[in-house]
Amino acid sequence: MVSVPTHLVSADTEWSPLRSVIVGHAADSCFPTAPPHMIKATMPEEHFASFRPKNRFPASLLDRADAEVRQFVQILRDHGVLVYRPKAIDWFAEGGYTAAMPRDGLITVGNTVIEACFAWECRHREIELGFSEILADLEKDPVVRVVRAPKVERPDALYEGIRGFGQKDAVNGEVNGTHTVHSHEWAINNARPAFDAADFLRFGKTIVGQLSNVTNQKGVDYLRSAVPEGYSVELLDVTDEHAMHIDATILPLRQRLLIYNPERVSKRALQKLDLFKDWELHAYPYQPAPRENPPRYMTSGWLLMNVFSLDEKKVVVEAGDVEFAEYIRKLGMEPIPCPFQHVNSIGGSFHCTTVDLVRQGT
Ligand code: DAV
Repeated sequence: MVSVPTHLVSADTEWSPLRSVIVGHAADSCFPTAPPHMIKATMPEEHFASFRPKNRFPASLLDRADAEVRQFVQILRDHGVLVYRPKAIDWFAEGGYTAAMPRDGLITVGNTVIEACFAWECRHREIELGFSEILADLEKDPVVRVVRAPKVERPDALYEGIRGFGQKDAVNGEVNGTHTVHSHEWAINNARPAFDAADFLRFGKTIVGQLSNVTNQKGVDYLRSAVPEGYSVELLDVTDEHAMHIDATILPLRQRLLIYNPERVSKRALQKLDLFKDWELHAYPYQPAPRENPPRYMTSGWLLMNVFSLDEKKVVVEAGDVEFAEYIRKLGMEPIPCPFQHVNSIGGSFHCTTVDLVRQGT
């Protein structure tokens, strides 16, 4: 039914017909840790205290999350997609976070896979531990290039001089709700390249990204030097001081159709990029509904935009996001519902939990 891909890695967009993909695992995930000023800059205030070392997510939550992931994987396989799964890792023993969010750690550009230079130290070994066997398999194709992140000698160098860094108070003490990060002052400096892959999206030969609390200018320059010849990286001006990952800010559904989060980016900022000159750009018109159970420990309700495209029509959406599904249906899309609220709880949705490896060229 589905043609065999020519190469093991080949993807230029977020929406072309999907042929193969990595899907993460939720099992044994722990709350990530980072300096208090970073947690305050990026995580929901009511959960600050959870981001402490060796704090496991509840086992029942992770079981449910993995059941949701299995259902998602089945949807992908039913559509003829080849699915790679990472190695099971005990993140408690390793002192890390998760194998559920590989989007943050890997980006495919053409035939190249690039590993993120994570800002967060607790994630530095995530790709090595969980995903290096997959990467080694992909490299068996001589066309495929895997660019591994350089080793970080002094993780804290990224925080030196940043307001709030080195203060003992924040995460476990009283948090009064005032964030230490002010507009245009991110939680990291520019001492070394830092970027999360999820701060970037692919639009053909152009990659669109943002500076954020985990991505600095050196990280952008590093990515520019790592992408294959002919690709460029452009930056979008976002208005979100809590920025961490662009995949709940803009959502390209197909060539020339994009939904954006009006709380984080303006149409004007989008139109500053030549790429979007002939695109339909729609501000998502509704407010995401609040949710207490399961808690969104790490994200906002805008995670509803973190969907995953099977092609220019079919897109996997969270089963409870009915209003969103109806909205994109009116735009000509065919939403495929899948329950994912327990995965959402630990930090992301369908886009976060995947790394698309092969999308059929247009
Ligand atoms: O809305 O909290 C989530 C993005 C996850 N990769 C948000 C951003």
